Amino acid sequence: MGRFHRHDDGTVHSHEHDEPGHHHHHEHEPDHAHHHDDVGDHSGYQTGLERIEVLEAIFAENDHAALHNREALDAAGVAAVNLMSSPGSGKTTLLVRTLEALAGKKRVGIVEGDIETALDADKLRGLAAQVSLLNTGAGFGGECHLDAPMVAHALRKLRLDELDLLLIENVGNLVCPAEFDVGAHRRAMVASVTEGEDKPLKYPVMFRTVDVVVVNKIDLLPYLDFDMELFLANLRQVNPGAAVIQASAKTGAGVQEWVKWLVG
Ligand SMILES: Nc1nc2c(ncn2[C@@H]2O[C@H](COP(=O)(O)OP(=O)(O)OP(=O)(O)O)[C@@H](O)[C@H]2O)c(=O)[nH]1
Ligand SMILES: [Mg+2]
Repeated sequence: MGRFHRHDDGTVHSHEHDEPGHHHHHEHEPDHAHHHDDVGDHSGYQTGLERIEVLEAIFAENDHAALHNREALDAAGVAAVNLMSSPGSGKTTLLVRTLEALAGKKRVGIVEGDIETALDADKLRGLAAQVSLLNTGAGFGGECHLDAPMVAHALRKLRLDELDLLLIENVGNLVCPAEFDVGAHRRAMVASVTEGEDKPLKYPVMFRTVDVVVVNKIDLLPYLDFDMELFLANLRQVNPGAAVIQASAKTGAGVQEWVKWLVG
């Protein structure tokens, strides 16, 4: 979204027209009002107002579709979770573990979001779940996130009335997916200990909007300098209310706690 950013109230604004007092919404982005107008080529941003209008229309359309998705899920009695993370944090591995743990207990559906390939979807097949693959590179502009119209498309390929739980693996990206309500009831993220303690501060939008953070790959802690207390303090700074589950999708540690959160 460049320097245009969406507020919690749904409005979109450009940083050229910042009002004082709104800086807490985007402290992760550079403050162009105060320095380095001479840095970089900003000539592409002359049409600010038009861009705002276009983005507001995109978000309005998305929110409308998200509402529609949620209504369809509610009508079928399906609880949906939007699972996000940077690439390789362990979403798919955690989902494999989750399907194993819930086999015979809950009827689970998966929407597998990727830019390209069926690699992740294939890993989730044969585990008694309905899997709907969504490649954003096939008709959705290769987007780096899922949005609600895409998920609506994927939902049409699932028998919702035969599901209890829908897990949506978003495209691996720590920024874009957080901006789009896909119509899920809860938002979850995986943060791997290999990514460093500073990520909640550097990518606050996603960390701020999730209900639970699965801190994954704790089996690697003996080999890393990762400071768990510092990570948790950084997370608390941007999102004091998030549940935290320390896990290893490899060894299975914490997976029961995650499954309990999901079922709850
Ligand atoms: N050591 C260790 N490796 C893990 C763990 N979880 C996942 N991995 C490995 O990390 C790599 C990436 O895992 P994925 O599950 O594919 O990650 P992802 O978030 O689905 O990746 P994208 O879909 O590309 O965004 C794989 O090689 C996994 O085997 C873990 O808890 N510990
Ligand atoms: Mg994956």
